[in-house]
Amino acid sequence: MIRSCVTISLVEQARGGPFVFWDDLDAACEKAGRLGFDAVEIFTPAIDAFDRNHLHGLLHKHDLALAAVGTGAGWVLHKLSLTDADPARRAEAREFVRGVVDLAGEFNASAIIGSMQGRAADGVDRDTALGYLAEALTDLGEHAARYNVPLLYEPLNRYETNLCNTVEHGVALLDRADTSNVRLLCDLFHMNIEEVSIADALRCGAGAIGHLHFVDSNRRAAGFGHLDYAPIIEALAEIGYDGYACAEALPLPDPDTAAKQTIDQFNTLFAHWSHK
Ligand code: LER
Ligand code: MN
Repeated sequence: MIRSCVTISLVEQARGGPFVFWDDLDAACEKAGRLGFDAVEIFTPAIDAFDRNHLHGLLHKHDLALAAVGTGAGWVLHKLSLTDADPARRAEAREFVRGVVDLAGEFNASAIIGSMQGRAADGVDRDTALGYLAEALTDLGEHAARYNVPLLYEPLNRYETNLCNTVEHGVALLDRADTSNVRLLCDLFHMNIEEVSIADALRCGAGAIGHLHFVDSNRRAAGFGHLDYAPIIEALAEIGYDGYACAEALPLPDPDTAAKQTIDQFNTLFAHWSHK
């Protein structure tokens, strides 16, 4: 069963980024619930940026799940990376992510490693960086296992990392990690830049994909760009994908329109899979 999800950013410094709802957790959850989304994904500046009991209450009130929590603020706000040349900074990055794993885990949700993967730079070559990353995924993936949720790892396009740009790279990295509790987050925006065929890449990730960023070619809501969704949906059905399709999209022309467009597209494209 595929479920719908929409992003909420609480990170002031990420303004201009690809998040549908901004700033106000209460208003965003109310809107997500009213539109019929199954879940929300939160981009938070810190693990104590909101009251956890309040979020439990909001989710319950609006019949929503928490799908995932992003860790990218570790990079955006503190320039932390799991592949930093400095071992002390790598350790700090790992503890930042561990805190988010604990926060998300309390809601049966996954933490996402995207920007926190960093890049090969400053005397760290790609293979060494991938080794650091595999070690971190092993540690943090095993940590997430105590909450019975996978850790999510996201390949990014070449302008954001030189480590893993494709699903194939991601699968190889997961093989290198000594845990079975990490899944790939496939972001259609990054895939549109990097993959030869998005559908074939999804097939290549069969069994390893745990989350989907459901967005269009220009990072706007699905249907506001030029992606051809039919072969993508077909591939997802073929591999039995049963996670979330989460709108990590620019709030254009405004958050409410982007959210409505996403849920309408979701309901059309995934009609036979949706339960709401
Ligand atoms: C995060 O999900 C993502 O897609 C990255 O592009 C953020 O920098
Ligand atoms: Mn993404």
